[in-house]
Amino acid sequence: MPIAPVSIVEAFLRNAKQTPEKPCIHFDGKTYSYAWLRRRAEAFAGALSAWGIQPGDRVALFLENCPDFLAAYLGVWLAGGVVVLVNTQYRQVELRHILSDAGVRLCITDRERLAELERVRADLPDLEAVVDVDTKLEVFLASGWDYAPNLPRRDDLAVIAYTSGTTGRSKGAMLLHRNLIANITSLREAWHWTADDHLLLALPLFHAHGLMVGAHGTLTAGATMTLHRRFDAAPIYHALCTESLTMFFGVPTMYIRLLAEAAAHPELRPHPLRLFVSGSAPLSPQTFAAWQALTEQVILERYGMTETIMNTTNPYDGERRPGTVGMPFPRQEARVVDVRTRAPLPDGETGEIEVRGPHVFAGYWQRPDATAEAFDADGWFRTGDLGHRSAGGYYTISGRAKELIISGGYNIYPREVEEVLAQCPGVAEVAVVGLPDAEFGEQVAAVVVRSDPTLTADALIAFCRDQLAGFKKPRTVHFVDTLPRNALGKVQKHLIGEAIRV
Ligand code: MCA
Ligand code: AMP
Repeated sequence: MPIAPVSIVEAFLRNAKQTPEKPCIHFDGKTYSYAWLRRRAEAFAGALSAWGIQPGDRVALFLENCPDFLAAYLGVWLAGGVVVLVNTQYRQVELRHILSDAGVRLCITDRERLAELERVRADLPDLEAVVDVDTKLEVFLASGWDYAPNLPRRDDLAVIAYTSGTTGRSKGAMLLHRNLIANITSLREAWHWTADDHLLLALPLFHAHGLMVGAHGTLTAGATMTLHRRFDAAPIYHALCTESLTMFFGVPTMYIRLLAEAAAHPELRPHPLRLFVSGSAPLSPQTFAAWQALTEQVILERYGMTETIMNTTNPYDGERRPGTVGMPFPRQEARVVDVRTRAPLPDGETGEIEVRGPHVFAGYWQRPDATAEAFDADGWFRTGDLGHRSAGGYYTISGRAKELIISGGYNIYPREVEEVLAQCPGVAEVAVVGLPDAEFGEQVAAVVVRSDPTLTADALIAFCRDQLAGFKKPRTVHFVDTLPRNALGKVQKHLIGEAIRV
């Protein structure tokens, strides 16, 4: 029996050796083989090493979906570096925080993002170089040495992925090579993912869903993906109806948009794919049923987190129950505990979901306090999600112990938006809450007490948009005279939410 690979990149290289000419990525009408991706990743590794990347140095990827994203990702690892993932929508506040917190030395980006990066460059003394793949990449790669094989070890840090800004600033989740390979091995087993699969991937590669499920699965299975720069419902629906694919993964908003596309094009029907997966946010039973009516396929819903990648999944072979997120992946554990006593609860009772296993991250980057708070002495990780387990073993997520808005699969921490809005001239006080939204699941709403009565909603939204990612900007602004507070002076968000919902 061959020894199991200890990292994603090692598994990928084995596939590149065995099936070099096999298509790995289809993108923008071109096909990139396993051999191409291997050569390109090695070119990145050689160039990064020649530039001076040392083991453990952080390299940020701030770029859109493209084959070079994956080549750079693998190349950083082959050079001994650590990848820092950056959402392409991030603006100055997020960039300043993430790139300085992680001590990023080199950032690989694209032309569209360069101006935003330049805005914060002066505040980032650690950032020594920026490589723009649209203009400088070939020169950078040509400067490299021949790559000398240097595979990561299982306990090496692989990725820092920023998440959970309960204090207004997100924390870097440290994922080790062994976390990544353990999770994808369990997932491929659970979803029967083989080299024959062909995934349609339109999720962003800078988040766990697209990268650590879609791309890792493809690269380690020796399978094929058709990668899209971004999700655009019309071409994606067309592809599902005309191309020979076996799997599609999306967030619920994508399924909702695809259903609208189907209604507009009754002459087109999706091919019967082997597997449709939804995750990152709750899939409504209505969307689940509508997709089944359209395709005669039952969506498999699963539940994950940046810190733990994938936690639970509905069964591939058994019943896929709407409104539930299934059971733990093989070799991973989950349980429900009382939020106050932390004692495990019997089936049917609601508490906080905890998870444990080889997929769980190593802690928060330079935040031992936050790491200690997140784990108990037995290694159980507190997800911050509320839910219960049914007698049949299915988990249902029913709420959140953490203050979090999920809009279209993107997480928004109200505190971060509040901190920015509080700086807007004319704002005396502000609270940010999530309201239900048919397309995005939830939407951001700001409730504002003005010090300047001429302040408009548009001005406030524009102020936010200038500093934070667009998906964090309030969709609605409600001006009020006072914010409801309890006896301790804490803003009572549930009352605000109820008041502005009507
Ligand atoms: C974009 N906009 C949004 C969102 N996305 N607003 C609210 N919620 C959103 N999700 C805003 C943009 O800022 C922009 O505003 C305007 O909408 C149009 O932008 P565009 O890029 O055209 O957006 P879109 O194409 O309509 O994007 C919708 C989307 C996208 C395709 C659903 O949000 C998406 O790819 N979501 C997937 C996120 C994901 O992969 N999550 C997984 C996280 P402006 O006009 O001001 O610029 S990993 C995770 O959660 C765990 C591990 C798990 O379980 O998976
Ligand atoms: P992130 O911090 O971006 O990794 O987001 C993880 C959070 O997304 C989880 O803690 C859940 O609150 C939520 N989430 C992920 N998958 C699902 C799902 N299938 N149903 C409901 N919530 C989900």
